[in-house]
Amino acid sequence: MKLPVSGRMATVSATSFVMLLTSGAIAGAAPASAPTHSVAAVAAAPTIPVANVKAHLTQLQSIATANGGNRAHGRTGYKASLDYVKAQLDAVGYTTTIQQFTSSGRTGYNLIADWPGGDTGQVLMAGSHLDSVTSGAGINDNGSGSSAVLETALAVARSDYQPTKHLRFAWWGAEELGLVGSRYYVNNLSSANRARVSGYLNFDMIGSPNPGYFVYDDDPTIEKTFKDYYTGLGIATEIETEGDGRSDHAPFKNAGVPVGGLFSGADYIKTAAQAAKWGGTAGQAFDRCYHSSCDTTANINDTALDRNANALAYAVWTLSA
Ligand code: DTR
Ligand code: ZN
Ligand code: ZN
Repeated sequence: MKLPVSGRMATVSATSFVMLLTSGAIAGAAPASAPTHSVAAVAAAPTIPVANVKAHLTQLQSIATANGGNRAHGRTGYKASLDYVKAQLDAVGYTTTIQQFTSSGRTGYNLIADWPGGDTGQVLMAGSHLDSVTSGAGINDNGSGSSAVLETALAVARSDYQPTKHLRFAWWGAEELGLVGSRYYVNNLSSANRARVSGYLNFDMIGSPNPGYFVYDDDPTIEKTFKDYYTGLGIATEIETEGDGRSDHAPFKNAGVPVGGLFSGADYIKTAAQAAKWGGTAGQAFDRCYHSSCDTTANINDTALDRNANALAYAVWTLSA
């Protein structure tokens, strides 16, 4: 178990290394006769430029506008969204795969992007659903997660990060129809390949306009990684309890894969106590445009998006080292 660096240190450029002295705390510690400490180098995650994440949101908004106002499963706006994300990743050296499935009589697609290298016996995954509901562009739900995962994947390429574990990123189709794409992916993994997934990190609504800072309370190591990042920023988090089983981490959890993730809130109401620690407006929904036509690029809190995108990168770097 590597001692985490503080959140702020994690924004040091990716080329710098944080040398951690551990007292044999790493699993499989050396025998007693060996030195009492070992050195583990944990590369620090680069800062994720929120402007880049917002640029992806602008692209997704344009795609929705040009395709009947949505990016929903089985519509042209979804496939155009997938093609946009895939093109970005192909351009920087990812091995991308489109997985096709059918749901409600329409063709759906997952996009899987593998970063070459790392131990394919230990695959760290990060993912988000790319589809919207039919009523709108789905910029917070879930362009926010999709764009932050994309920009983190691009940051891996920019820094040519070569972690111990193999990195795989995923954009799921038909989540809004019932976690269809992610379930299809997990169900079609062989048991051997499923066992190779060391963890799955899910990001579904991470830029809500009246944001909360919620951490999934599933795998304790993943949960602690996210909480340590926010502790480094001096921001208190809460456990995300409303979303159990409601997003794409559920099929992975049901298959025994350690999961975790971040969430900034949906149609639930922010309390006075939450507004006191996080700011924003008490008595108002975290995202009052949830599943509505007003879920556009105007429906994003840049600070929440920035913080969550950087927490995402911190967790990917920390958990893949
Ligand atoms: N993002 C929502 C699913 C979701 C995840 N966590 C929560 C908590 C409360 C309501 C909804 C959700 C969606 O894709 O619809
Ligand atoms: Zn939704
Ligand atoms: Zn969602």
